[in-house]
Amino acid sequence: MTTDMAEDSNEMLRSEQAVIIKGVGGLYSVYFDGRIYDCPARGIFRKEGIKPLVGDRVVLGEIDGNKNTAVIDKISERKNSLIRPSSANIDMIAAVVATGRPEPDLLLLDKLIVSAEMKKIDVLLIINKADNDPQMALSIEKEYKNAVLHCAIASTKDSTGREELLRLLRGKTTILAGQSGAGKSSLTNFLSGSEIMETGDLSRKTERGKNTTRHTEMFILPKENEEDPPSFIIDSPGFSLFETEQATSAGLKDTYREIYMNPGLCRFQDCSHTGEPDCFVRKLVEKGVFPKGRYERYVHIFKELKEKERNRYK
Ligand SMILES: Nc1nc2c(ncn2[C@@H]2O[C@H](COP(=O)(O)OP(=O)(O)OP(=O)(O)O)[C@@H](O)[C@H]2O)c(=O)[nH]1
Ligand SMILES: [Mg+2]
Ligand SMILES: [Zn+2]
Repeated sequence: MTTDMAEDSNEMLRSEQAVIIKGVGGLYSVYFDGRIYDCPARGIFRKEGIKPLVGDRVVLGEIDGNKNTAVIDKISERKNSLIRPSSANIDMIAAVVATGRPEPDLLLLDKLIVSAEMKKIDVLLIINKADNDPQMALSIEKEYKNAVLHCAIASTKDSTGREELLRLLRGKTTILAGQSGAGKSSLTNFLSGSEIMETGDLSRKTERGKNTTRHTEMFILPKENEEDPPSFIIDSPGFSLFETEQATSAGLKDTYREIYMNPGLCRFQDCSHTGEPDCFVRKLVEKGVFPKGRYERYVHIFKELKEKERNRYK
């Protein structure tokens, strides 16, 4: 009877609500129903070569509500996983650019979007430090509105954009990514409403040649309404994110939202959209659906991938 009940309560926890938010030295912090539990993973995971990841949905056992401890009994199947930062079940990448200090590196941004698309992860573009150059914020927004699922303008300095961002992040697990100094850790603090991440002075960091953010940890964002699902955010250091190594020149066109959301026909079936005659993508560029700068960088990335592929077979 007692074992049955234990089974039952375990079943209840299979609602995929328990989430690993941090893991250090084999001890995990697991968020479940508004609380955080300290949990060792069972030896079986190690034996089977499974490493629990931040973002894993898990089944908890031996829950002790007084000590806030439990053990991780089972890891649910992952919808995706990333190597850097080491994490699972990511719903969205929030690509962060600043309008100045540092100057936005749009080629890097485009590569980040390519990586996210290859993983079939939605992209939210956060144009931060809008206080530096509000005009530039608007022009970046114009250039990227067809490139990503959502665009939002923010300034942690002026406290603008917080409500909109919290709404866009609601119920999702999101990773902040982008250039060092763009304001990812500042956004983490701004959104969570507490100083949980160390933020850095750009010049000081450049001197040290280091980022301020090193470990993977997921934070729970404040809810607008009590019944809202929890929103999780992961800060990540500099541009260490992502594996563009897997991109291929042939597959590149499938990672551009401007192209796949506006399908059309080219004269050649295997058109790479980089200058062939009667190419529908050129028409998208002329119409402004695929902004010129984005298109030029597309051609640039295509050539870079071609070059890499050529060298590989030498
Ligand atoms: N003017 C302005 N400065 C900001 C804003 N947000 C952040 N900063 C400043 O930008 C600097 C870098 O911010 P961080 O949040 O540390 O940047 P990061 O993206 O986490 O950098 P890494 O951890 O190195 O990848 C800090 O000095 C912040 O105070 C903003 O909206 N406007
Ligand atoms: Mg940081
Ligand atoms: Zn074409």
